[in-house]
Amino acid sequence: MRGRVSGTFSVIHRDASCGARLGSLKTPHGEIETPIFMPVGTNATVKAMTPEDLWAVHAQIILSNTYHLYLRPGHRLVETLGGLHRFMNWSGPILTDSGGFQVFSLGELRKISEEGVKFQSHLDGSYHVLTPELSIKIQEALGADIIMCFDECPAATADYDYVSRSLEMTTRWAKRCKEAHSREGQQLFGIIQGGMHHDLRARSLNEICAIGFDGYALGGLSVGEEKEQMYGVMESCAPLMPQDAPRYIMGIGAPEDLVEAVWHGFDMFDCVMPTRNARNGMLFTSQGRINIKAKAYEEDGGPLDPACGCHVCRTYSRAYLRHLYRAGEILASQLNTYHNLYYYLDLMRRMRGAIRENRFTEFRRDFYGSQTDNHV
Ligand code: PRF
Ligand code: ZN
Repeated sequence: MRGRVSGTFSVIHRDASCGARLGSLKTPHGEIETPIFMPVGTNATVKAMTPEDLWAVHAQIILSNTYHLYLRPGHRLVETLGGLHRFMNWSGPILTDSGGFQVFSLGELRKISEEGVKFQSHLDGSYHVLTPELSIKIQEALGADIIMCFDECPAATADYDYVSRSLEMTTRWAKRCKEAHSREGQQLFGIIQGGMHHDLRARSLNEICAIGFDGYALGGLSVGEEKEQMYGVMESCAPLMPQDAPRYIMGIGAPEDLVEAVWHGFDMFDCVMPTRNARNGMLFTSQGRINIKAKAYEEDGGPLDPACGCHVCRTYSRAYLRHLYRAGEILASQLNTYHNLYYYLDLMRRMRGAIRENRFTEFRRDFYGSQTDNHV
């Protein structure tokens, strides 16, 4: 067991009008400016994006997954080939999720006990047991800059009693994760659970923070609850979390969720929304979402988003993007993903600018005013 990697995160500025903060997070593969969004690269690739594309859209850190890489191609192979950075040719920072959430999404194929989770591979049906210790071992072999504790994310339908017992097990697992972790320079983040119950959230938060991690995440959000419930959990947890450590919300969200979370004082986010929606033709613009499939764009020679500075918006017409999508062309996924990630990362950049100038509350108000979504 090693101590906290001290001095890696610092808050540079707090917005005077709300909880939002500007920060800097140092990792062995570079420094990250927060608040930041992490594109999701589950299988050691951000779908439809080369690393050069990721640099071009100003990605600062990407997320990958323990569960998927353990099953295929195997963490030992990745380690032998020089670690995840080398394997996928991404020399920037990487965060890996612990596999907890992915295993729990398997439904019928898994069984939870104090020891860990027994599950069947979604690839070939083979049996495996993922424990806190194995999750840490896999994440050490992959070699990400930041790794996550192995946690249980209860279903949105779980009752109070279940969530209460579950968060206690997540605390015991977090202790085991910290105990098992020994890779120098690699940061380990704790995960807070507790569902939508504010008292359980506070309990989980106190227990996880007492163990002591390099950063703290809220898990168990965006699992099917109402947005107001999710925002309520953000609001109740943020003031209780350490001021001097990064705060991450796992698996969110839509642009308005990121604005809300930053306003409350959260620093890091990941979500498949920009990449997955891009492949389905749903694109984010300065005026809200549009569906590029729509007949309305058939003869539209204008740019996807006139306010966007990305290569796609400066080069191609809506009519062309619609055509590529309808024809099932690979390039549709590539161009749509490129634009959506540029949009998300540019939104984060604009949020950082607003915090720096103490105008985040204004930014938030203007952001809501700008989202018409009348093109969907
Ligand atoms: N735990 C982990 N990863 C996650 C989640 C969680 O609760 C979520 C919930 N939205 C997304 N990814 N380990
Ligand atoms: Zn664009």
